[in-house]
Amino acid sequence: MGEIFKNIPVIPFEGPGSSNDLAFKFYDPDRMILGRKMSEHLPFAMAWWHNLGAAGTDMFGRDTADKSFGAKKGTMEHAKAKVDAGFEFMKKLGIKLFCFHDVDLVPEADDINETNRRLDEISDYILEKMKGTDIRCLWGTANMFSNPRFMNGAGSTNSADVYCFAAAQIKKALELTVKFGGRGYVFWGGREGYETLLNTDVKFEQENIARLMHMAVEYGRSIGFKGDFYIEPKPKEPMKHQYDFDAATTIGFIRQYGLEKDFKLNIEANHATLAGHTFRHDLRIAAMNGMLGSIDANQGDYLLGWDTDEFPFDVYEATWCMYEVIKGGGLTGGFNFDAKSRRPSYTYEDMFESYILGMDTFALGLIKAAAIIEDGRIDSFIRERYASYESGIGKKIVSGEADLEMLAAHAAELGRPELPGSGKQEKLESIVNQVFFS
Ligand code: XUL
Ligand code: CO
Repeated sequence: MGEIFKNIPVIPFEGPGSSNDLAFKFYDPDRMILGRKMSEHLPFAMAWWHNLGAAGTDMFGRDTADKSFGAKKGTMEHAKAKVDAGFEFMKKLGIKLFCFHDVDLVPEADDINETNRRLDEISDYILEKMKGTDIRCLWGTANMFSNPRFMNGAGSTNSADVYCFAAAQIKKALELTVKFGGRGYVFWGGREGYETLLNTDVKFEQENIARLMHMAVEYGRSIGFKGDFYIEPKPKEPMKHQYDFDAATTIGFIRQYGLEKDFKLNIEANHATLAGHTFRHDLRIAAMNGMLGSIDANQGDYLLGWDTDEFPFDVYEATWCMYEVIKGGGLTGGFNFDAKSRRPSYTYEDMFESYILGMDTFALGLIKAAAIIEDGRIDSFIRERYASYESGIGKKIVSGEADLEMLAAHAAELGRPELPGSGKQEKLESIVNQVFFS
């Protein structure tokens, strides 16, 4: 197969002054930030499904983009053409990782035995492509939400037979992930939730999901999978209520069912905002629980109530993400662009320009987060704000020496406390703008 993206060169870094659309303005892989290369801070990944699959179909209209890559869709030739396109795309952008669902790789057959045979064939082809490159797999997953059999869920289905198909797909997707040397394995609970309690036993469904996850861990470890398992929270869509609502809920589930040794979270920006949180909030909750594993880098639209999966553009949001990642000690996973170009952005150039936008936005986020950390005023304000716990009665509270009577006696002695000190939000926001624009 010859070159697919013929008019698109390897994307160079040209700096902020460049007017070349097909060049990075901020993502400079070898630039050192806080003692590490930008490329080490930002292990970017390509999402097989959006980049090589999604061609613009929505509820109101068909494809606008041609992603046949010269082959007939729905054939193994097309599956291979997608591999060729994907590797050329990643090489041209300097992306070293990819993420996939089983059925992103091949057209799904009616019989799972045939689907698995196709997966064996395509994974040999992908492995061959990987040789001689430094492109690796970030994570794999099984699509347990598109096929009609999963209409009532996968791990949460009412049908034991369907549950076995979920197990079979997880088994195969784990084998593929190991074959590709993947760092992680994702569970996104697409239809793990419910529409109405009139027909649903929530406790039973959640226990069954946990059983499936335990089986996945046991099998994964038995075939040499050493990476992390991730759950990707999302509050709704496609289901009305999804069990992995947000980071906090999902951490509760992981601990409730004894999965914390093997599981971390894959936090997606647009899912956090659908849950009514900021992206940063869910990252913080994951990080402070030692469960910040990987990130699906995208952004939503605050005016729309669904998962728009846009390429990251908002530099403030990317900055807070990178601030949380740096403070949280980095990721075991990477930054997967679970994002799609807008429907009218249907050309090959748009595919590249979308990734250039996303990568430059995160590079800017990294630069600005490092600048905020190096400036130090925000961090020292936060430290100072809790200084009353460093001595006296505060120290006793933190060390565990205090009891309720001691604290009540302290309050009685004071009669009335000083006000706790200004939160200084506006001053701090001004500092952020100053760091951003000076
Ligand atoms: C759906 C979503 C998925 C997961 C993987 O909203 O984010 O693509 O990332 O199944
Ligand atoms: Co995602």
